[in-house]
Amino acid sequence: MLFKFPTASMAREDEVTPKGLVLSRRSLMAVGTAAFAVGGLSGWPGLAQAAAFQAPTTVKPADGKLDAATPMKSATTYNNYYEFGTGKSDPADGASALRTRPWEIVVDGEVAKPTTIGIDDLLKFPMEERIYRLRCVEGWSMVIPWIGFPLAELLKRVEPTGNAKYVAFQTLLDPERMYGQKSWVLTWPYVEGLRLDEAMHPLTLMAVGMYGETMPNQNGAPIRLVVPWKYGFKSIKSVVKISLVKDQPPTAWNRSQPREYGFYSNVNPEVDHPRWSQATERRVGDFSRRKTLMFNGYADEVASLYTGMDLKASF
Ligand SMILES: Nc1nc2c(c(=O)[nH]1)N[C@H]1C(S)=C(S)[C@@H](COP(=O)(O)O)O[C@H]1N2
Ligand SMILES: [Mo]
Repeated sequence: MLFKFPTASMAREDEVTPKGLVLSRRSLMAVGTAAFAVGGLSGWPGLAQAAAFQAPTTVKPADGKLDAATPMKSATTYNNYYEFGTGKSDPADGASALRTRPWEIVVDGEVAKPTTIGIDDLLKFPMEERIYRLRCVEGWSMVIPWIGFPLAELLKRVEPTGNAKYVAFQTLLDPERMYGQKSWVLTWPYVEGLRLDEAMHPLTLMAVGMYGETMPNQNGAPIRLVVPWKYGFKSIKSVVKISLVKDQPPTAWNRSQPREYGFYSNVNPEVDHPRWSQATERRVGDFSRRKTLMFNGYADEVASLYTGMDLKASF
């Protein structure tokens, strides 16, 4: 097993990524060596198919308090993925229908070098492990060890032009397999967006795995966005298209409930949802609630992106 994540013992809040994004070259070497010594790439079912796949870099923050990661069982059975139904256990039941090969992502729009890139080529990007909190707008959160690469690495390759101000993302449209797309609960395909500087931020990840394994379908296989300082719905799953655009793009939840979900959707305990408080959250597996942190605890890294903005108006 290349990188088996020891769930409760190793996954502590002091290893939740950022606080400077310290890349540990040493653990990259250690992980890489162990992988080749113990069993090559065989521990990574899907990832192993990419010949040039590189061992993940362990990213460790400098400080923080103890806090267990969410058990993988919870993170893969308590999901929001409306393409497979609105119940929390629906995605775990239904997402096995999702076909993740062949899979391509179109990257187009305001770029010098538009491209269509296959998932197996994306898997050749240098991978990192990032342990992030994910805070759902519904009031629950998880701590998840993702495997992926910064979105910026992909965007740099297509060379955004000066007209690129936002990035628009799109999920696969496949109503036969994604039977939830036959319902009117959202407008399909699911779409999301970021400002270009948010998309280029080093915390913004394209994730292809979690807990040391290939991404489970219900979590957004084969590749999904993870934006840790925003409410979970910004982290769009099973992405097939990334467009660099001039104007602020539509987003699925804003389109459906504009009064309740804004474009920014930064985690903000001071801005309540119209129907409930956002001051606290329940970490999945915990009994009691804890205070929600500004920007989901990533304020040191991202607050400067919003200098001068009224975060109540731009919610
Ligand atoms: N395509 C798509 N992406 C999606 C969703 C969805 O319904 N469809 N749900 C979002 C919401 S509301 C949350 S909280 C997270 C949940 O991610 P997880 O199931 O991996 O924890 O995915 C987000 N990405
Ligand atoms: Mo969510």
